[in-house]
Amino acid sequence: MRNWETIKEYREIIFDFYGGIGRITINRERYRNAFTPLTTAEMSDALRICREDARINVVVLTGAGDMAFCAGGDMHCKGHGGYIDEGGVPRLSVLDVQKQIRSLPKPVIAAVNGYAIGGGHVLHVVCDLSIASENAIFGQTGPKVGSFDAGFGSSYLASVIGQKRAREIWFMCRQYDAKQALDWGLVNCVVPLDKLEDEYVAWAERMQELSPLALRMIKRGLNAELDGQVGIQEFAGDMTMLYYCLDEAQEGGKAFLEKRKPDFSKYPKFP
Ligand code: S0N
Repeated sequence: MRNWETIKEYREIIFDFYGGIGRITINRERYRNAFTPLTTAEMSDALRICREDARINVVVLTGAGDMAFCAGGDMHCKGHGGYIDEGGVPRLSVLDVQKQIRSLPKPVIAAVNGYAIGGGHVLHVVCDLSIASENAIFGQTGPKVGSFDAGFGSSYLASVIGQKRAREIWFMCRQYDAKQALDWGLVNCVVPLDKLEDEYVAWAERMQELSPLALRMIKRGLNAELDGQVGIQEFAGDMTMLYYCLDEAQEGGKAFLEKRKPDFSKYPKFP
């Protein structure tokens, strides 16, 4: 038994910490962990903390109980223009969560412990790695229930498993078991449900033995290829961060403040 320590209390998620891992658990077991605007707002807040908290090296996203990872947007909230929040405002705020997961400069593992359906399926797709339990079920339902995700939920899905399979998932709205998901490369591995926590903790521990900056740059590079200007901007941001760690970058600023010409001649120029 691991002693997970609560990071912050929320109403619809559990956010806890163990051994360098920040774990976000959608806690709406009664509704197969379908998300409301409050759930996604809380997830956004927890992901922001994951980015800021230097103790957290790897993030895990999962669902409460042993039936579902996430069954997508809560249809009780679906109204005109989006999912209606407690103030009556229609929102599609899971899109912000997707973007946060992709741009978080730390690995994010989806621990898929049951149904990953609709917007819940997209959530595991946008995570860097997906570890599934044997009872996991995958699928999109949009065209059946009156919605679609033509963003990461389809284009990035196609990058992961190929265009034909992505189109099949969306055009047929079938459900796929964990074995099929593994065969298609939709998940990284499948384990018995009672071994799921051991498995994602082991993967997180392994990644924590490796260079965090190297992992960060790999994630940026893999994203940049697909994310256009936004991907390049994030990659370039990290390059700027690294450049600022060099004396060469400091020299320019120092020279300005000292009202002299900068001398960049002493810095190495590798071939
Ligand atoms: C997951 C399923 C297959 C599980 O079936 P099972 O085990 O037979 O359980 P049920 O009896 O069906 O469910 C138990 C209780 O949970 C409720 N429930 C389940 N899913 C939802 C849900 N999504 N919303 C609200 N309630 C849900 C059931 O109603 C049941 O309650 P009771 O006991 O009162 O009857 C099965 O439950 C299932 O098929 N669920 C629906 C899955 C689905 O279609 N999800 C898609 C929802 N839509 C989206 O995700 C939209 C995408 C989206 O979010 C988005 C896309 C692009 C841009 C923005 C957005 C955005 O919304 O922000």
